[in-house]
Amino acid sequence: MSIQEAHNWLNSADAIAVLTGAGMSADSGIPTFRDAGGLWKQFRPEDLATPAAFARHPELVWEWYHWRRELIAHAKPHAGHLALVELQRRAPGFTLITQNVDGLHQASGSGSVLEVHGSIWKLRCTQCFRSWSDRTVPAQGIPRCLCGGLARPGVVWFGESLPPAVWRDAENAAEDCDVLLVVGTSGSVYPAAGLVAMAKSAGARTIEVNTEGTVLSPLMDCSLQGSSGEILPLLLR
Ligand code: BJW
Ligand code: ZN
Repeated sequence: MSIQEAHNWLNSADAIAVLTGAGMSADSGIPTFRDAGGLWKQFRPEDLATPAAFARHPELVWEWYHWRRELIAHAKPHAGHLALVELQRRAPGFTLITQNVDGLHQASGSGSVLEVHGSIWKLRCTQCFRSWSDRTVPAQGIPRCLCGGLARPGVVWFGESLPPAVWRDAENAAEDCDVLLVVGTSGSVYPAAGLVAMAKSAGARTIEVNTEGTVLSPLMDCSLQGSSGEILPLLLR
């Protein structure tokens, strides 16, 4: 399947959904999770990205998130992010679903992004459950809420539910789209990865942009191999 054909599908679609993962931000210098050099090669998810880990060692978990917030604060969107902004401008119906917590889609100008795994720029109180934005970096220690409770990062850890309203919108977009474009995700984390099968069985065409084949590749009508920063501008121009 050629890039030209995939381009034509996107051009003639009434409703497009896009699902992005860590490979979308890789070209901005943010490490992925599962690649060589990915975060889960260096750190154990169960030590850092579960509610139990935070309950045991909140200072260790925050140390990791402070480091990542600092890294992300210096990152800039790339040509692939801008190509998606342009696609949103052209398409009659468009939904951008991201598993990324870095906010780079919004920084590039994409509106109404569905952040199914939350945002690293949001904090939530573990006592009164108040949630707020805080972009202050660099920082140290454990941030606290006005009520005195410990704050936690506003992201979705393993074993936690996705934000219900955001997830409902993501499912609806997957079920209603003519084309689903999947960028830079290994497809190994559920329920997000399940959006692809959902879209496919509802009759959507599926396009994947990834530097490698993934477990989702068999569900794809078109797999484009290469980096998001290179392929997306070519696909959407
Ligand atoms: C490039 C590139 C370039 C590189 N250009 N491409 C069904 C089956 C089995 C398990 C489960 C299931 N349903 C639920 C589960 C459990 C669990 C799960 O999925 N586990 C699996 C790992 C086995 N899921 C959950 O726990 C979820 N919650 C849930 O199900 O709630 C219901 C529930 C409630 C109560 C009890 C039990 C259940 C929540 C999952 C939360 C995931 N959180 C994280 C951390 C977020 C916070 C943070 O960032 O700190 O989300 S984990 C991490 O993985 C992060 C990512 O969003 C997510 C997905 O990773 P992604 O984006 O795909 O990255 P990589 O690294 O895996 O892949 C990068 C890809 O890019 C690769 O393919 C590269 O080739 C490619 N690439 N450079 C283009 N330049
Ligand atoms: Zn509070």
